[in-house]
Amino acid sequence: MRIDIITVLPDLLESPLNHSIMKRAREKGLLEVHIHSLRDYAINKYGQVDDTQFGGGAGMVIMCEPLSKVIEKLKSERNYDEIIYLTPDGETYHQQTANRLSLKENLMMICGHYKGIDQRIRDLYVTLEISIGDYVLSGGELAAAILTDSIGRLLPGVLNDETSALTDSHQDGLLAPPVYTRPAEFMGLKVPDILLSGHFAKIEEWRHEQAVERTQQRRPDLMKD
Ligand code: 6GU
Repeated sequence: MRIDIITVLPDLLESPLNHSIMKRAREKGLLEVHIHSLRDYAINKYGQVDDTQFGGGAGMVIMCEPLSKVIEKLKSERNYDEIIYLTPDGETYHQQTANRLSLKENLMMICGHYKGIDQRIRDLYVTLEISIGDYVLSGGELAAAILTDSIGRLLPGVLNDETSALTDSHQDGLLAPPVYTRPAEFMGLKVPDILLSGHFAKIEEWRHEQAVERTQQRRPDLMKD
């Protein structure tokens, strides 16, 4: 998979996508991430990419021309399955969306800033608008990093143990059960006996019960369906 990310803050995206699982995915060639600095497409020599909004009001808006230039350039090089705009007024991001997007070949992500981007870019190019939750971030970069991470780890061959993505929280609509490692007793707290029993079927049953209990307690909204 290839992901192209358009941003005014390219440095903000480098680090989160260059560690651990994302780093390995990129090194293995399973995930290609290309970050494009919108300033390279500025309308003048001062690097201008934003302007005050028509109708007045506080905050700058990212202009049509720089965005259109970089989007057109990228579109001329390959077909994009989705052109995603990260915005707090988009549809809320869920694991199902990550699963669906992980099956695509080419994704483009546009990070907004300030008051956002000119509506006409959304009308002309954007095919999917995503918010990562009901709170406001300073820009779309961290959201783009979150999408890229959550999608990238689902690509075949990225995780060592192919089954481990299937046992994540949310993947089966349940939260994940508790996990333990050595020592078997810590500050008087013991690992549940069942996990030391070696009865694999019973352990799986216990894990499922724990997952259901946790989900009922913490996220009853997930239990509706
Ligand atoms: Cl995608 N962008 C911004 N700026 N804020 C957000 C968001 C995205 N999702 C939730 N809040």
